Amino acid sequence: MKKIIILNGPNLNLLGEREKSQYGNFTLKDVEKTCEEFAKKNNFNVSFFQSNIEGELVEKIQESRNDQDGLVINAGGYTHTSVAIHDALKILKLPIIELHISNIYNREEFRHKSLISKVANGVICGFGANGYIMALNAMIEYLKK
Ligand code: CA2
Repeated sequence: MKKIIILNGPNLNLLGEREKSQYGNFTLKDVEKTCEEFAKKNNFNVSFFQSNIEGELVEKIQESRNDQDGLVINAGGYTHTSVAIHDALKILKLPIIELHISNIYNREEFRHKSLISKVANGVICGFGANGYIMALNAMIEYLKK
């Protein structure tokens, strides 16, 4: 069974607790459950990892080299700043989908730049929680080919 990992960066553990008007009222657990059900229906294995720590995300990306077939990442605020995450993703020889809950292009100027986009196969942003399923579906279709 092919394996997809969904990585979430800083503060995304707080989904559903605060800033509901920006990020919705679903929790990360809700997202994980929905993704697990979707993956199962499609005969794919999905796993999740969230960290507020840049180095832990880098390590998980490095580990994915050996045991994953595809990677979806919402790097949170690190999207706009992290050369280390960019570099770790660049080394990876797996398909990568960048994901954002909000539309980063209709928000503050500092969110318009993504260091992840340069190394991602595709980007999904602005569709709220549904973006996770959209990204997972896109990865599944990509891996079926
Ligand atoms: O829209 C997205 O998914 C973001 O990656 C979310 C990041 C933000 O820095 C990016 O520009 C866009 C922030 C995640 C913060 O999540 C929170 C969730 C609940 C309460 C507070 C923050």
